[in-house]
Amino acid sequence: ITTLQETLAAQVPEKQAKLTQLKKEHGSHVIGNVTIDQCIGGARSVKCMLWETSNLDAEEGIRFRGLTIPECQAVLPTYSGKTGDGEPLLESLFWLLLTGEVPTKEQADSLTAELHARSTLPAHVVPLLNSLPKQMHPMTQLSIGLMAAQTESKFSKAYADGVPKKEYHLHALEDILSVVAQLPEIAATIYRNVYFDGKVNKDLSLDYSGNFCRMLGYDDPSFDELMRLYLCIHTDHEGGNASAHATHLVGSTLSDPYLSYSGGLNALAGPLHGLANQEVLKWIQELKSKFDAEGKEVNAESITEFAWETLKAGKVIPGYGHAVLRKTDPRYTCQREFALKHIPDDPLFKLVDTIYQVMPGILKEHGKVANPYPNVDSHSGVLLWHYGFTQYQYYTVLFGVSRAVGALSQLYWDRALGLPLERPKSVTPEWLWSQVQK
Ligand code: AMX
Repeated sequence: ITTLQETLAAQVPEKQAKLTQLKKEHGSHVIGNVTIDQCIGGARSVKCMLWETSNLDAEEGIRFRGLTIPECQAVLPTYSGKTGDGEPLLESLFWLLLTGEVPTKEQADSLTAELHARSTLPAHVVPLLNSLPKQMHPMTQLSIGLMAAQTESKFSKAYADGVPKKEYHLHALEDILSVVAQLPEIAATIYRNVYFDGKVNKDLSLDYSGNFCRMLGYDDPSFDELMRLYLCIHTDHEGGNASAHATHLVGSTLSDPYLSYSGGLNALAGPLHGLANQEVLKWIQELKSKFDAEGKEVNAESITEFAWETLKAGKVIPGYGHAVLRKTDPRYTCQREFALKHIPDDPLFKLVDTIYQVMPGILKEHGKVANPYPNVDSHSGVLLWHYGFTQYQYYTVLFGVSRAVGALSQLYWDRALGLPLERPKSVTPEWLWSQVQK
């Protein structure tokens, strides 16, 4: 079989040549302009980043290398080996994101073996994680754990040894595969430490997701399937989101992939981004306990009442809205379909479904949000909860394990294409005023 490394090596020269040609022949072609609104308003829609691995359409949602989520589910290798039978393997999506090619089952399995072989943590990482206070947020612990593993970075060593620029991507790939391989044990150690006995049991006969579930302490094959879906859909969401962008930005300084992705994780830990998945479950639990205490039924009417209370208190409805999307997130839809298939009678799933019926109307009436529809985070927690994974403070860590695959696949291409230091121009308020008063 053609290995991942061979597949990439065959692609790099042509991609480099194409980008050089684009710059040389069309470098001055204008693709947009920037308004004061955009300058002050978080650079929404400003086209200023190159991203190979995925693209986000406001209406249609994410495409991974041109494939929608249902298309990925139809063509990517699964655990059983029968394509279309079950959720794609995370390894098969990783291969797709890195190479743009759909792997064979054999190729996906070879990547599983490679990741397992790279999964051993440096000896100091678990003792360090064990020493952290249990009340420290799991995302803080994840970032610390990954940074601690940076002692093994091949990229930073190669840089210190003075390797030529055209070889950076080879060393970056080493680190990228190792970061993805090592994150599950870091994550599982945190979970087992904070909520259980600290013991982590691996099963390297399984795929990446299945082994991760065993390390977390779950052995239900249906939960393995959920984890495969979960880890696939959270990987990548084009380049502008805060975690991917932070990884790309830090990496552009030639910080190695460990340090770069720790930057990404710290961005993911914010409540407007990845932390929203814990906030959704918190919101639902608060809603339930309020109405249970009042002896009121949780239904469309009481949910509406609670939603207005949240909005009137000046808070956001977690799991709704998006900076780019203007329709229901297909990552929400595929989780809903998973629930309909595997847990149709789950009470919390029904509650989420009722929220989905009323919330867009409420947010439209509220009149501020650009997108009144649910995003990925609005559904992920209730699926986990069904399987007994109720520690919602931890949910963003799962997102963090997954997002590494997308953000770091792009980081490989950042180095292979020789993308430069990212350094946009900032302007002062005085300068903006001078532009309009001229
Ligand atoms: N509930 C209440 N108000 C909301 C809202 C929501 N779910 N979503 C947006 N708004 C408000 C904004 O706070 C803003 O208010 P302001 O004018 O007083 O500042 C106004 O509506 C306009 O915002 P927008 O253009 O619709 O959104 P944005 O691009 O600025 O922000 C996002 C996008 C995701 C941060 C925002 O929708 C939000 O806060 N949602 C809730 C948190 C969430 O679910 N985050 C996860 C997103 C997906 C992810 O990254 N994992």
